[in-house]
Amino acid sequence: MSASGFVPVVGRPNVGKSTLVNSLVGEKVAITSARPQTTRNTIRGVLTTDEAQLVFVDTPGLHKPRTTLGARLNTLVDGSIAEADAVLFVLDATQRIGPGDRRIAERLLQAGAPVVVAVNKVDAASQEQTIVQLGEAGEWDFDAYVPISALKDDGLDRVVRELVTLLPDGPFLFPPEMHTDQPDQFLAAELVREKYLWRLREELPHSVAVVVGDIETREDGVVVVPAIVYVERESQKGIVIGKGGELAKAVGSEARPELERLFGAKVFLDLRVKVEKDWQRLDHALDRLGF
Ligand SMILES: Nc1nc2c(ncn2[C@@H]2O[C@H](COP(=O)(O)OP(=O)(O)OP(=O)(O)O)[C@@H](O)[C@H]2O)c(=O)[nH]1
Ligand SMILES: [Mg+2]
Repeated sequence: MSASGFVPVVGRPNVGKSTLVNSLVGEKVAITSARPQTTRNTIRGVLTTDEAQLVFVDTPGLHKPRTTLGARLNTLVDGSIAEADAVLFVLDATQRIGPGDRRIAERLLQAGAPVVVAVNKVDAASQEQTIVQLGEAGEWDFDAYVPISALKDDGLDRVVRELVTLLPDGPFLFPPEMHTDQPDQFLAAELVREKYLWRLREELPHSVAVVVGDIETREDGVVVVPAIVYVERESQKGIVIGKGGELAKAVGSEARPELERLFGAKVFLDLRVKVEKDWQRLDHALDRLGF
């Protein structure tokens, strides 16, 4: 008999959820960045072992919403918690537990699914920081506590072992060779957005959304990826394009190798920038952009 189930990965923004899902699955299924609120969708990453299949659901960081987008993202996370067979709750060892973490812990206690707590970034924390955090989080009395480094792939075996003991018996939900169920169009758009996240400053990263249209293979075998980069204001357009198109070019050349790996072919990235006024705050714009 095998165990299987859905395991949402939840926590505050920037604690390392997406990095962790990528390390667990052994493939880049989710983009990551040093900016909080990188993830904007629930992203499934599948890990199949001899005895179990874990369907991790990377989620947007739970936060106090300031925009309609933020509110929608929190609702999305609540939905994944409601469907969880077990939850992986991620904390950042380099920062003290705060009200944001406590609110999430309370939600999880109410939801009632089993919870494994991963105290992440121990590679960057002092031993004392890690111990203090394990002690404080221990008061919630969840099912297991594991200090880890998602970046250095440290402690992840134990996370998997603990989760497997909590999952119900059941058949595999996905073919064992499958790592994610995301369409190529979405993955491609995320890769482009990731490069912008690393390069833009202050609030601008939040203003960027990327939508990829129909992907086609030309007769010469080159895959054409048409990407539209949406910003919120006319004044942001110039920044995203850069002087003489410099930033768009840099983003393009950083994204291209990853796109080529994704499609297994040469890629032509056709990048265009458009303004969708205040899209983060407007329901109809969010609908159109696929949130
Ligand atoms: N030192 C260290 N840094 C880490 C570790 N895991 C993640 N990070 C860094 O933390 C930052 C945030 O990582 P993400 O994986 O994007 O975090 P997230 O929780 O998915 O963030 P949101 O999607 O915004 O909620 C990035 O700069 C990562 O490189 C770790 O184990 N050690
Ligand atoms: Mg993320």
